Amino acid sequence: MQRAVRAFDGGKRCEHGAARLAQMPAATTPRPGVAQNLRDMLIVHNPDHAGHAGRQEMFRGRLVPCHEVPQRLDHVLTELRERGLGRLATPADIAPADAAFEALLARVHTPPYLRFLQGAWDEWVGLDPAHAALDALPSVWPVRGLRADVEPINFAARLGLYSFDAGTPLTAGSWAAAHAGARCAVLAAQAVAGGGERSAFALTRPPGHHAGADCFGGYCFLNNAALAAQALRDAGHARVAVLDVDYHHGNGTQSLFYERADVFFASLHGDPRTEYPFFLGHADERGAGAGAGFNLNLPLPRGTGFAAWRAALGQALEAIAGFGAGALVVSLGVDTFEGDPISGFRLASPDYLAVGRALAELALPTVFVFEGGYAVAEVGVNTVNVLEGFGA
Ligand code: SP5
Ligand code: ZN
Repeated sequence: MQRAVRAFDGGKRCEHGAARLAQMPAATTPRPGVAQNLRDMLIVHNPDHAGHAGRQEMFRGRLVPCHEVPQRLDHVLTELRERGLGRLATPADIAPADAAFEALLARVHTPPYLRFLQGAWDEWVGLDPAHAALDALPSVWPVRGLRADVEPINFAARLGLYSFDAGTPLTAGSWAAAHAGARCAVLAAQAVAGGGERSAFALTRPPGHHAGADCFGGYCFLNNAALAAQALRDAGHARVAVLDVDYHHGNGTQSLFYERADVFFASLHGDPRTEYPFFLGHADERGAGAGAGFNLNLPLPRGTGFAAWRAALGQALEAIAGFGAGALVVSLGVDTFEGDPISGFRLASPDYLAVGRALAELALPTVFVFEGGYAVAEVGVNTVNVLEGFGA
């Protein structure tokens, strides 16, 4: 597939909130060999993200304040603005909501799961108006030996059927935020697939890589990275790679593509024997059926620093190049940071510039999708360092 690159044009950058993609100058004539500058990177951000604001998650017998807070995304936007980087657009700036997006959503996730998520908040408040002031948090699950094939009527039971942890509160604006966020990812992918953009960043929350076909968990509801990968496939890229650099294994993304040969999944993450999500992400998970050989897990021990992490990244990049990927999705979590409150790697802020440079060496059309990162004040610097390293 022809890769279109565009020359840097500082005039195309818009101020936050004022971006109107339709009003932007048309793409300049591709000039092969001239790399598009980050200053020009399309940032599709989610104006509805703050409606998803969980109060508490379960931790060691207590409800503790949520780590995945709206301020995370605001810090990234602020950092982009301060460095004068990125061309900001919201989904509404790019395209009206359409049936094709809903159809894509229903191919990645199951229709019963989507129906449940969409109606869950109203059901929750319908049980008792006082619930409007509380988060819905699951507490019962159909584990081994119990039946997951019969959808219960009871709301708490269905909340458990469609989830896998008690750390992912569902709130009044969760569905709207997740839905708009998924659109950010798909629109970013389509902008890159069309050749108009060398790269784009879907800046959204809630994150997505833990969400499976029919389950939420790990602060995730809809799998934004998987949707982006599928959108790239649908746009004609025969082979797409997803590289997950979040601290936690992307169990949802792995599961969605585990038996497919057209989407390669590679992940660097904390060893699941000690780190969340615990029940997937081991090195011996290499894909199954037609997907055998197209899944690469590189678990690393808690405490891993940049040198060892960077070596593993090199291994993943080599595998992706060997796979012959025509496009790349990066699940970009920065909870690998040494100051992250819930994670255990030791990357320092300047290391993220090197991460971006390493990703750029693949020279692939690239869609970045925002995932984790909970050292809230540093999330902006670390995330934008990756983008700057990629574009510089
Ligand atoms: C997208 C993503 O990064 N999801 C991560 C989900 C992790 N959930 C479990 C975390 C448990 C951490 N509790 C630590 C409390 C420290 N006071
Ligand atoms: Zn994470």
